[in-house]
Amino acid sequence: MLITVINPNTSWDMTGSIEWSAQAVAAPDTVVRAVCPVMGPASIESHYDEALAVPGLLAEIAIGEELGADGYVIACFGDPGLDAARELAAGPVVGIAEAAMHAASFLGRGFSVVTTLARTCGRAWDLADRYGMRRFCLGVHACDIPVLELDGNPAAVKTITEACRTALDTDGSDAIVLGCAGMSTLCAEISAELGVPVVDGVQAALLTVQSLVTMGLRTGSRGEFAPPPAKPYSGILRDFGTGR
Ligand code: 5HY
Repeated sequence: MLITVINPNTSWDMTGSIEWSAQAVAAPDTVVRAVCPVMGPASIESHYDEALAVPGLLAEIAIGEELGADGYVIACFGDPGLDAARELAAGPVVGIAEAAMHAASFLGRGFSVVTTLARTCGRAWDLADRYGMRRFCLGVHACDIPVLELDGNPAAVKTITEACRTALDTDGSDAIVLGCAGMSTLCAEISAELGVPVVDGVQAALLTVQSLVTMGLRTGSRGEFAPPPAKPYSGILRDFGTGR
């Protein structure tokens, strides 16, 4: 099977670490194609960034459909464009926040989320609500490191680890969800240091999509997630017109 893993920001380095994490757990017959858009924000740290990342994300979904992708991961903790992607894709689409929270809910009474900037904590709470995970999500914490300062930053690992330690103590949680795709490669090290499960949303989402495809399952397209109604688009979004 072919799973397209989309980093919705335009940072190639981060896309590479996401690809590494996804490939580490993919089945031998699963091809992982990690991509990022050619247009959009270098990182997603605000509602504005998230809104303007979605067109590039959807363009990558359209390319994936042309390539016959069997499923998709949206590799950004805000799960941007998830519903729109589900209208376009023939196969299942899973966001890393959605997958990580569900995986963490199997690991104890509750989990804590540790994400990047404090301003993105509200989004994590909103997603916990949306996914029915509020009873398991015992806290959302920020390490206050910008997304693009995570890669290749030894000090970042220590800061994130201490934020996780504080979260566990404050929330009384059993597991950690790292709230950024850019933290994907840090999970094992932080888990070993703290002695608790640390969930990597990239791997959780990849394995969820792989399982759904293996079961022959896809998004139901009878109603809300049917393909979008055909209509013209104009201006710089002209090429996004559907039903052309
Ligand atoms: C992410 N931003 O996973 C989110 C993390 C965040 O560019 N990739 C990004 O801070 O919401």
